[in-house]
Amino acid sequence: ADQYDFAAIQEKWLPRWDELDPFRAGRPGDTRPRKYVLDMFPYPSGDLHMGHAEAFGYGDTVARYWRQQGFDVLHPIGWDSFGLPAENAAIKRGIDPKPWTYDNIAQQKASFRLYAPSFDWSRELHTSDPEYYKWNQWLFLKLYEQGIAYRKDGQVNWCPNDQTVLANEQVIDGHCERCGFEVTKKSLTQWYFRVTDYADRLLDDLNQLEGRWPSKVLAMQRNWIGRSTGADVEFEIEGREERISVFTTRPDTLFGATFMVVAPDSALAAELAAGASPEVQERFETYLHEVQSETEIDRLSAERPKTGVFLGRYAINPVNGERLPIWAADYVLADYGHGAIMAVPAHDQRDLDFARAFDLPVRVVVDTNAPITGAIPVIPLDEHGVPMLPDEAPSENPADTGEALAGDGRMINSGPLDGLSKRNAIRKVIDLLEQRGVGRASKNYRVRDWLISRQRYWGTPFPIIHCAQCGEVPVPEDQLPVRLPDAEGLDLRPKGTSPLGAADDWANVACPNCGGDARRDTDTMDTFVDSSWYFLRFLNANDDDRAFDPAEAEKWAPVDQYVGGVEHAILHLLYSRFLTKVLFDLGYLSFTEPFTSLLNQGMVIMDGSKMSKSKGNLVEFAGELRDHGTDALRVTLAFAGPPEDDIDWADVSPVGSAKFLARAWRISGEVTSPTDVEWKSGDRALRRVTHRFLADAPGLVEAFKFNVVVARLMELVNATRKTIDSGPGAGDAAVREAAEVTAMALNLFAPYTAEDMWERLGYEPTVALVHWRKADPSLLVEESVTAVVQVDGKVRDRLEVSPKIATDELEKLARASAAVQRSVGDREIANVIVRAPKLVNIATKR
Ligand code: ANZ
Ligand code: ZN
Repeated sequence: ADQYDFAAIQEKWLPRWDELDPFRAGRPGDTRPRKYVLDMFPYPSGDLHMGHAEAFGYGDTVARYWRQQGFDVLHPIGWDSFGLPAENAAIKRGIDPKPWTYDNIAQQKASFRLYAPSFDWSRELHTSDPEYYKWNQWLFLKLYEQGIAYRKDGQVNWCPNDQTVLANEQVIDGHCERCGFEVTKKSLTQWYFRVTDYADRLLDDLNQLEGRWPSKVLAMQRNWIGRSTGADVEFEIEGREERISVFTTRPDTLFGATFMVVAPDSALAAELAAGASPEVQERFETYLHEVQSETEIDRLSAERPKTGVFLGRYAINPVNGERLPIWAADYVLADYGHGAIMAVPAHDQRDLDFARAFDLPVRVVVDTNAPITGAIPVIPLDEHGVPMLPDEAPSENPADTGEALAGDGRMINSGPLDGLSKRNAIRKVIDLLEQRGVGRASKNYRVRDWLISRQRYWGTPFPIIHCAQCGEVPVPEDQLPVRLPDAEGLDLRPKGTSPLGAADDWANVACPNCGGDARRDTDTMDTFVDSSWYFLRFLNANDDDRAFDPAEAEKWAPVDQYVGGVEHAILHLLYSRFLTKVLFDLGYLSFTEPFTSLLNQGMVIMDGSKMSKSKGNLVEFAGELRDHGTDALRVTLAFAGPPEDDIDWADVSPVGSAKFLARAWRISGEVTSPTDVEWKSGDRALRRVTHRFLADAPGLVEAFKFNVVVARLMELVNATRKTIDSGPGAGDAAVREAAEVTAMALNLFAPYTAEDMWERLGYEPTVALVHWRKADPSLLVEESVTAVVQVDGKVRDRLEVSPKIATDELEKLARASAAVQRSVGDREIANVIVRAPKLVNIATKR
């Protein structure tokens, strides 16, 4: 009759929890210390999937844990509800993205309700609500005032067939992902955020996150920001007034430069070609056309054969006056450094490949075989112990080997630099360039400014009005939000200009400045803008007067624990970090990093294949939830392994989890002792297991070893069962204690079962707000037994030892005993018999 029925338990507790509303954070007068636990909010595309179940399960374990530790925990939920998934679905079905989006939100909400994360629902937000995106617009205006938001011409990927802008990811081998047409570049005027101004801080502040964020994510951020240090060097160009600059990380190799390369798609290349012969111009144009269909990945690939065009022009090397031919080649990018390089083929592989393809000279200026003073070379020894000295021959010629000499060594063929190490040569040549006013030390970043304009409908309109008289005019703050017009009557299909451009009634407005005819900016914002600050909006999600309250931010932020997928390791985290620093500079925040600790969950896979959209969600969340219930699903995910590892659904067992939960739950019904029973009277062996668990579980949760916590909990349940069946029985106080601790711990993974157990044990809901108990230290010390030591049949000493002590260990202790030694005196020991852990018998020769 006492059957564990997960569906009945779920149905029973859901309405009771609704009534209790136990997870509302920041109630007036609450003086507990605070924690902010956040999961990356979901896109409302379809129902929740297993990835959500996993991430939100882990995040909820952490939130519930901190509550048990006495914290007021903010654990909010919202939806990242603008963006392409909704728009594409809407286009495909010929419907409005809005109802589609809000229907999906409703569905995900229903699933979340059943899955029971301990959310504070009073702070629910949707980025597609005007109440939210109003503050995107406000934020944009703040950045605009600071000059951090600005407009410039940019090159975008353009499919002439689909008439649409494509993201880099949508360009496959130079062709449109959808129609296969060759992609070209198009110049569009777009909005940017000046992320590059923050590059140094974005990089340096990562040091604060060391050990708190996965090292892989830190490495990805560092690599994405990609700071290079080196020098700008200026070259004169024959027949041109102004010098041109190049960025190099190896100014020490300046004497080894044998040609120059400019990016074909740069203004400089066009200008240089225009000054050359018609024949050169024509070759250049043809080449440029080819290059425009290439992606950056193609261009930087080391595998592709090098291509390029000689521009018929020459530069002058500032240190030795040599004439260097100038080429245009696609391996140099227009928007990195200055879009032009000095080529040093002996020491740079790409330059060498190019030089060998076009028969250009190669000059070695670093002898990479020459030892560097200061570094003590490790010289291997041969079998006779004789040092195996390196060949004295100078470095091989890269022109013959095809291998550039990238290593350190001593400068040669470099005039005043000869004999110097790389480091010293860099310092010296920069001094030299600075003295002559033709160069200086400089830094470069791989990260670019953040392009935030999208020519799409389902996003935040820019709060900018373009006036022929006044130029860009910000929409006055009291006129925000600029509401998105209805989709009805608009063609949402991508065509390179925003669908909003056709909403004339909406777009044509009077200039706020001069009152003349003007037009709204018709682009919408990248949805990464929405998600870059949503963690602040949760602090006062319902406040219509401000984006967020700095006083609340002071209380709750930064986020103590952030949980989400590694697919956001770069952009989302970088943009949030950027915006946090901007808001810090503006005086709204007192911290500079938004997420103190980060947990990336692994992926749920099926027989080794990823659960991607394209393959369909192989392990369907809704189905698993229906079959096994919330608790079994959550326990399965927690038990599957370290959270950052991928979970192969073929290797896990929700059925096994359900059995475990049933075992635990049944115990709560067998307990017969009253709630006020004296713990101390309970079975000591079981109490020791219980208290060991109480002592260890918190550290394990904080180290995200959820699987170990579940394993230990299974041990506890087994030990309890043993005490009931073959020990002192269900009435023993230790059984009640163990069952109560089991319920408290299950609250971390299986909230329904935990709550029901708690009730069966005689308590009011909710177990989620019960404080974790302190382990009794006297139950944690390892139990000891008394070993008797006899000498010639007489007891001479008693030793307190571990019950698990090894025979030889016990013998050693016995021989070391002062009493034993006194008794043995100078007699010889004839025989020792050890019966660990209880007895040592020493016989002496008499
Ligand atoms: C001469 C040289 C000699 C270089 C040498 C390297 C090794 P990172 O580390 O990525 O910053 N470079 C500069 N601007 C470029 C552009 N727009 N497109 C492609 N390559 C560019 O790389 C900096 C190095 O990449 C620079 O240093 C330059 O080549 C090249 F033995 O200058 B180097
Ligand atoms: Zn105007």
